[in-house]
Amino acid sequence: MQSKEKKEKEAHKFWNTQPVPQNESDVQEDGVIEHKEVSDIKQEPYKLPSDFEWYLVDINNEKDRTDVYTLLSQNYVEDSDAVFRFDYSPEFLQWALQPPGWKQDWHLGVRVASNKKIVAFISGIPANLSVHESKLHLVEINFLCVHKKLRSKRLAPVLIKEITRRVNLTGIFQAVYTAGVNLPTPISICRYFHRPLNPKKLCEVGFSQLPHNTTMASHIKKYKLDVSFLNLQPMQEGDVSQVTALLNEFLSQFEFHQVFSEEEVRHMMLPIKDVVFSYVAKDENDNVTDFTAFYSLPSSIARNPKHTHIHAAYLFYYAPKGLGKDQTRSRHLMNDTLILAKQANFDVVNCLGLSHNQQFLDELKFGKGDGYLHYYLYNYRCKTIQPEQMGLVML
Ligand code: NHW
Repeated sequence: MQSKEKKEKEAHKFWNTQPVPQNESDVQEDGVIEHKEVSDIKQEPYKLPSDFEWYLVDINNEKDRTDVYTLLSQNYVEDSDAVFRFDYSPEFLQWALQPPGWKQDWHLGVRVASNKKIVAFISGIPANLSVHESKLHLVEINFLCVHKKLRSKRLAPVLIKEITRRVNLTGIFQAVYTAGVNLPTPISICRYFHRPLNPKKLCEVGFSQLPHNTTMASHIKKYKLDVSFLNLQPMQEGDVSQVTALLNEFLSQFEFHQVFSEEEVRHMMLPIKDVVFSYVAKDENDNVTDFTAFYSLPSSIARNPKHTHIHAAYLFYYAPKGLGKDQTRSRHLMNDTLILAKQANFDVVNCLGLSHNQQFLDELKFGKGDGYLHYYLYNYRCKTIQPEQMGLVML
């Protein structure tokens, strides 16, 4: 074996053992990697180091919800300087973890046996994806977290193997997940973009820098939003079926996308205060013509005398009239989305450079971020998806 290849193999002691492509040349065509039956799956949980125990979180129980919230708010994803850390709210977690078909068995915690403190977590929710024309019923894995004091002890692989076992026992053998880090082997890599709404605060907290030769006044002016184009109104229960049809039609243009049932749209898209914000435009016959949604994901800020959080809205799903063929309409829809996020007091709108987002990023003054999000499939080979063919947005 060549020494470079050997190094790479050693570099991923866990992922080398998993049914994922080990590199891009491993993917000649799409398809399942390892065929398994429920009867092949062991019944007993994987062993944890002594002192620790598995714990199924009851996300509807306030104490459990607060415990998971506390773990994540103190230990979840940070930027490379450890200044900004995702601060998903307890209400957000309650919503995100319970779409139709959710299972408590897939809200998996690890506790210290002696004091019952939750020190690690991983979750799965069911979803249907369309991948290059194939339909996959799988799980979306998210919120993998190990307490900072327990890092680098190979606990993450145990969590991943145990959730895999629990998912496999229900007859599901594929998963999708995203991460900032590069693992074997991304199916797509999408860049983050940021659209300042409160440019002064973003400079004060070090999220952005005032460009050279620019005054703060002109910087603020640059990001002003005034004209709105569509009469967007909060989405309501009565819009669910039309939004489902419109959104699925829009998404079906992409090689890789989620397929939503009405029940899933009802759960994931109807507005929830301070969690998910969604709006529709309607024509004179009261038919939904456009849809847009964003979710609230603040980041806490370490060591700042003035601000504790950046209030970030993340662009979730949208579907413009004309399904993006009319680029002006897409830009108008997104312009109005920015105005609504500003009205809701967000400091910034974040999104990825996927699906049709290139249609509006420059014109609406989104800036390129430093971060990239890698998309992965577990136990399924999939030829590379270009960002503009990616139609899956995860929380
Ligand atoms: S990405 C967010 C992940 N969470 C964070 O970044 C929070 C802060 N970091 C931590 O809590 C969204 C820890 O650093 C974590 C690793 C827990 C990340 N995905 O225990 P060890 C998600 O939640 C590999 C996958 O010593 P640690 C998606 C790493 O490459 N693997 O590390 C989650 C190494 O393996 P290798 C990751 O730092 C998807 C091994 O972990 C990873 O104490 C999960 C080291 O383990 C990541 N983000 O804990 C996969 N980060 O082979 C689901 C590191 O390289 C798969 N690693 O030696 C599908 C399962 C379901 C299938 C069903 C059919």
